[in-house]
Amino acid sequence: MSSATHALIETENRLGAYNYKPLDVVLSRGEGVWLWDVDGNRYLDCLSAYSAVNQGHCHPKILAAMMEQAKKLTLTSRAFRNDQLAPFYEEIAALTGSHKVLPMNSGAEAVESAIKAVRKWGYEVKGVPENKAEIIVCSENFHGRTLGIISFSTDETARGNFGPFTPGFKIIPFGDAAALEAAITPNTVAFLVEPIQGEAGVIIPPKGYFPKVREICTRHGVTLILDEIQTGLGRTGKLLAEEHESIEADVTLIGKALSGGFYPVSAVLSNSEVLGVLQPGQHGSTFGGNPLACAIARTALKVLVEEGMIENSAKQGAYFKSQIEAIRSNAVREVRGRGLMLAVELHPEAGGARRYCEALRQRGILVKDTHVNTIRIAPPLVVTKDQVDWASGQIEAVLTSLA
Ligand code: IF1
Repeated sequence: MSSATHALIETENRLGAYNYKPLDVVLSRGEGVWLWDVDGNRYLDCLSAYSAVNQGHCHPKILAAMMEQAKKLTLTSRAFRNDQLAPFYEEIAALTGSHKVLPMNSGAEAVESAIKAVRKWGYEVKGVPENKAEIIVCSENFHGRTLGIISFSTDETARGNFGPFTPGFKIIPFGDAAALEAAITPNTVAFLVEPIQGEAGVIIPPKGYFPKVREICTRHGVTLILDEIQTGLGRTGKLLAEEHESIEADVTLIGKALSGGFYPVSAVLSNSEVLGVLQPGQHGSTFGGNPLACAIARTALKVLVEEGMIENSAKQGAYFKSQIEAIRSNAVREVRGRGLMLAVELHPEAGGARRYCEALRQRGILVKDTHVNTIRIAPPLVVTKDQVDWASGQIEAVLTSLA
């Protein structure tokens, strides 16, 4: 480690809240799938800022849109209108088939906004008695870090000593449609779920689960809210992960790659009934829907589609998965994933995923461990076959030498 790197890390550790324990690599530049640290070492990014840079680092067209808009107008607040909001609505509605859009900033804000809207919908449209609305969620969920959201987390690290918590949530196992049906009462307004559980370790539900969930929600008048903040926008090889299940959510949450990593931009997408309950003054955000965010998001969506990134995610994802599956290592318990949302789960005896991540870093690949034994692999969607071949070789070397 160079003295420059060491000094930056020391300052971070001394002055920053200790709510992260990152790998000791200090990055200063990114381009496409590549990242460079302050010492000039190059890495293949296999995390993509948790899927926020699906379009690749510093995508030139998104950068140009950002620079051009930043020179003209950045923020008006929603007290006035701006000329980027309407085209953003039009383009995202056309792309996703949704009827109403609520622009926010972070992913957690989109989740909170959906919870507020669907509760209101429950009282005003479904006829749920005052303050009785229930929302069903899954165990091992990850939807963000706000108080409302951690109120229904099952992760003690995320919740410990942050109470008291918000009531109104019921937790059921993920992938169990019968449990959903059993948990529904006349006061149930929504089922909030990730299409693939990311933080839990890239957990794909059993085939047929989501069609059954869709049918149950429709039959009971329960709003199906899909959190596609991580799975959406090409990550799994489709624009939205719901397409793999041939279903349509009533409310879809997107964020992260909606800006290609340039800016926090999120959105609640819905049919007109749910978001239709919000009236002036009842919800909002200073930065939500600002012209800079809208201009960036418009271009981030455009390049995702026009440059074939979604198809490339499906193609390279399937190839990458097959290459990793072909690795013979005692350390590997299971390889999971869809598109370029991949994970290698190691046996508990393998000594933890973190040391494999450290070893990959030495070989020029940045990956992140999750839940102790899982290595998450999620490069930007512009990754090429040659890069996948090279990465697979490095992963094989690490999985066979450390095991
Ligand atoms: C961190 C995980 C990924 C998300 C889903 C909402 C949000 C997220 C499905 C909130 C955010 C992030 C946040 C990041 C780690 C990360 C993560 F490991 F925790 F699960 F991506 F895999 N819904 N996920 O995945 O979005 O408010 O952060 O914009 O460091 O907490 P946000």
